[in-house]
Amino acid sequence: MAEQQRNCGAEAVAGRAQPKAGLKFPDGFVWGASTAAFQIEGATRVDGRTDCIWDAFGRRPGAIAGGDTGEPAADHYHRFAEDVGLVRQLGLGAYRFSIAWSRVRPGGGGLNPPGLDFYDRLVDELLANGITPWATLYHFDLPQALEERGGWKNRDTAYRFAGFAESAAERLGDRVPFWSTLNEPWCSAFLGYASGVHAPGRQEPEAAAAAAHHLLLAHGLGLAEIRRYAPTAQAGITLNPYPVHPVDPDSPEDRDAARRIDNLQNRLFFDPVLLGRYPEDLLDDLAPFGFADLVCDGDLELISAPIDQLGINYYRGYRVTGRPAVPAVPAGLEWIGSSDVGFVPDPTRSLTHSGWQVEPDGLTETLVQIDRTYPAVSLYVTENGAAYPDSLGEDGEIADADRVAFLADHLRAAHAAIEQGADLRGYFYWSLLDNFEWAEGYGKRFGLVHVDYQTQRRTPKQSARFYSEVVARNGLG
Ligand code: IFM
Repeated sequence: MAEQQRNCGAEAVAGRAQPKAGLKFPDGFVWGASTAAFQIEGATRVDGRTDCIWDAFGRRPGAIAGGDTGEPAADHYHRFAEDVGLVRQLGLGAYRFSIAWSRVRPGGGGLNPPGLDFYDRLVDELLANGITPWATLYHFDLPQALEERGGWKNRDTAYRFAGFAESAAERLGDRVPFWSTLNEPWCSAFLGYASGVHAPGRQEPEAAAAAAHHLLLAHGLGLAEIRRYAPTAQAGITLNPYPVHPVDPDSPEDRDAARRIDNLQNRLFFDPVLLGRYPEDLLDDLAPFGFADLVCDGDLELISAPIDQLGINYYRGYRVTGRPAVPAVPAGLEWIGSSDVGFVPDPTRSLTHSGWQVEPDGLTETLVQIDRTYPAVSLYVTENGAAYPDSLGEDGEIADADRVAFLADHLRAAHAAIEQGADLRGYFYWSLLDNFEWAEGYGKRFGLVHVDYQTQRRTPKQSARFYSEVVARNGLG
């Protein structure tokens, strides 16, 4: 580990397949649904909250589809009790939400008690309804004032995050038994700072590389705060692995392209957290971006402090070639030698409304591979879901058969991973509610519950009823 660090000085801071009959999940399996603060809360100017990077990004012409912004979202800030009621109505045992840094410490500065009070009320409402709260500290919403000081490129941002983590854990640590420090740091680093399709919209590969390390450092520092104030909590991080395959396993070029993408998408985050080191070949690939110089003495020890649970957000995989005729590179991965990596879709797969291939088998593969590659850690699918163009029928129903099939197929895949030995303890559908899908605005609907953004009326979809039955039976069929 030591040779990867340097002394930086001071503390500077599916098809339509029906589920197989009779699949049962283990006793105690946690069933839940996920959301994130900026995507549902609205109320962006209330109780002392100031801008996060998504407020500022939303003011940039053309940045977000339809000119959409964080208002009104699902107005969850004012309707959280109704939404907790929906979670209970579905019979879910757990609810995963995120805490907005810009409410709790506006501008990344001092504590704002009214902002933290909101999460206090939310947690109490969940507990009063018999629902286990699962809090994520960072889900893409950096205070804009910190971005103006360099954002995640600046090492100091990680230390600011620790202060925010301290405030949240000190207040809520007595009642929240599950904590994630970060959600999908890959997206924050690469979509935010390399491709620029996410806030803050920067296209600076060096900044993206620095952001990746500083986000991981923030994870380590935040984890220590959670341990301090919630010593019995199950604490960890949520990552978004993609299974990566060469198009032609016999081609050395394709295999090398797959290795590089796997490193950037997956091992850049999994290895330091779970093994305490960055892959050596990744360090070589990132050498042009000065990556190794960012790693200070003690960083990797902090980043690899033991976690109790690892959140897995699974959506799809990649097939890559090193001999691309026409490279079609997904956002976030354009900056590393993209001229010699091509991403090749599998024509046999159906697509969601986001244009993502439906690949339930990739979920089994991902869970089993993580279980076999890394030291033992409890796994939770903290996100899995799909956008489809739902429409309200004349009968007032939303018959989202495509989402029901997606859910059934992915639950079967999760079950198959357990049968193959993966220590999977729970599953959270993304998302409880239709919400603000980042650069895609409100046009992509992932919810189990439809939201009419004009009236804020909530309507559970057919998929909500399907999921509710699965939860009630602790299984399918
Ligand atoms: O909406 C996002 C969420 O914020 C993070 N994971 C993926 C979801 C769907 O794109």
